[in-house]
Amino acid sequence: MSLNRFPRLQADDDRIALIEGDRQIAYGTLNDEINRLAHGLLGSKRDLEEERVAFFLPASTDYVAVMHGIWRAGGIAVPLNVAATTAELDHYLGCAQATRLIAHAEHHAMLDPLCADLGIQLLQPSDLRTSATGTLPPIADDRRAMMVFTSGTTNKPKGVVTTHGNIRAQITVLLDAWGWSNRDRIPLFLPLHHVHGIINVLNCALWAGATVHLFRGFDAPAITAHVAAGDYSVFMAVPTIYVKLLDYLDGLEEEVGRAICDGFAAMRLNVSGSAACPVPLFEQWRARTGQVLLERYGMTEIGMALSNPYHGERRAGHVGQPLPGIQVRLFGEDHQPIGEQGTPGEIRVKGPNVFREYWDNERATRESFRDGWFCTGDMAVIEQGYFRIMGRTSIDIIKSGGYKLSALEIEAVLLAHPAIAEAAVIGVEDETWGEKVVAFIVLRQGRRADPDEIMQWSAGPLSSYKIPRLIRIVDSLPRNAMGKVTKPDLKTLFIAGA
Ligand code: MLC
Ligand code: AMP
Repeated sequence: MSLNRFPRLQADDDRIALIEGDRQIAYGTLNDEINRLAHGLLGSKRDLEEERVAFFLPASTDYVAVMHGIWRAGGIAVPLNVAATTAELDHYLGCAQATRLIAHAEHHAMLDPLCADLGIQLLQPSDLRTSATGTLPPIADDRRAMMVFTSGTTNKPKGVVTTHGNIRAQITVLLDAWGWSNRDRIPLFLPLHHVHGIINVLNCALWAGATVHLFRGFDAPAITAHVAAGDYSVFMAVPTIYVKLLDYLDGLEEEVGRAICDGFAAMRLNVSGSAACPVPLFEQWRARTGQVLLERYGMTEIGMALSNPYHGERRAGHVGQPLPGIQVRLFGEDHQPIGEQGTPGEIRVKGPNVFREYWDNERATRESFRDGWFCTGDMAVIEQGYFRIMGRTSIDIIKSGGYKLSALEIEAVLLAHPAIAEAAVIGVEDETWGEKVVAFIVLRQGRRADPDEIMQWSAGPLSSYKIPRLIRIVDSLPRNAMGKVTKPDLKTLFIAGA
């Protein structure tokens, strides 16, 4: 069964699929909307044949109808970051070779010049809502379904392409492992251009027939009011959000805070992932709400691979074991599998969940696989049967608030500033964000610029979460004999300076 048939997305089903503001959208209505969108996209075609249809839509019924409409019509869904800058969108759209972009009217003025430049047709969801009915194309499991952009060790984000079969595998493994049912209710406040929000929350819930409460972002007062009212059974977030929730609770009157904690306590599951959940955070959440966070490990290219058990011991600081049907092994620097527990190695993954390719980038695809295993670039160790993540093989990848950022992408942008001669970006530990972005900068001779001005300037080309939170202007950068910047030295320099 491909993604054009989620088991619960059926005509005349009146259970609630989505809550958007004051509106409740039943599965039957959503199914109708999806079909209309699919036919609108198809027009006179019988199959979109993997046309890349991009969409720039906030968490909304339109977002869901467009994503599923593209799937049913045989296209590749390209969800875009609604907080992206024009320069970033230009890269995503160009790289994906998108032919159509769907966005609400209020964003057309901003997107129009870009689309004109790239020869992309700009549409609104309402332009595509036809009343047409008829047959939709049969879609084989190995057809490409989605492209999500991910940062990495190159200076431009790559498009990760997953097939209908990949996405189905990523969803169904979690349905069983985490006990999803159609009685579940979950808030969705994570961004919808990454797998945490797209797969783990939105599409797992829709596959299960559960109800998704849509938010346009993380709004602690609004979300916790619903938690206190007992409106949710499952909660999924990145560690930064649990930190922010604890801070928020600290500022509330005792009775209000207690009602929220009781709301969390009554849920059947709280999940943390996308970045390491520090042990003190795990303990604080348990002490405050009674919930033992279920920490899991995943990646855009693979969905989820490791998870603490739903039933059984959830161990702080660990990400559990491989999910059923997914092979996870640690490999040494010699590329041999590590046999012994307690020896660190790189996590490599095989299974139906593993993506098909980086779009239009055969070399990157080839280099990320070895003997059929996808090489994650994350290091781990197995301790008494539980995987523990130890860090990454590349210092150029930063995780801030659950977002994966490329130091090289940020450096390339900084180097375009007229006063900057050299730039080196690192991630440094931070209690709230996990890591925060710090830039070391050497100015051109005779040029002046201060950190605040550079940060403000960076907001032009970079999404706000990529902007360095701290900029240090230095006379020179530490380099090795080959002339390469030694980033571990920069980290030491930063810690010494702090
Ligand atoms: C926001 N800010 C950040 C940031 N997010 N700074 C660093 N890192 C981040 N991640 C900054 C803004 O620029 C702004 O700065 C200030 O914080 C407030 O912005 P905000 O938008 O109001 O913040 P908030 O809504 O609280 O956002 C924080 C957040 C968000 C944690 C909710 O970052 C988020 O949604 N993160 C989740 C990302 C995610 O889904 N990752 C999954 C990837 S998939 P200023 O200076 O303007 O005030 C994956 C695989 C897997 O990893 O395993 O799941
Ligand atoms: P992304 O490429 O945005 O999908 O981010 C995937 C990366 O997030 C992984 O390669 C890990 O580095 C990190 N990650 C995800 N879950 C965890 C976790 N539970 N603990 C530590 N790191 C994690």
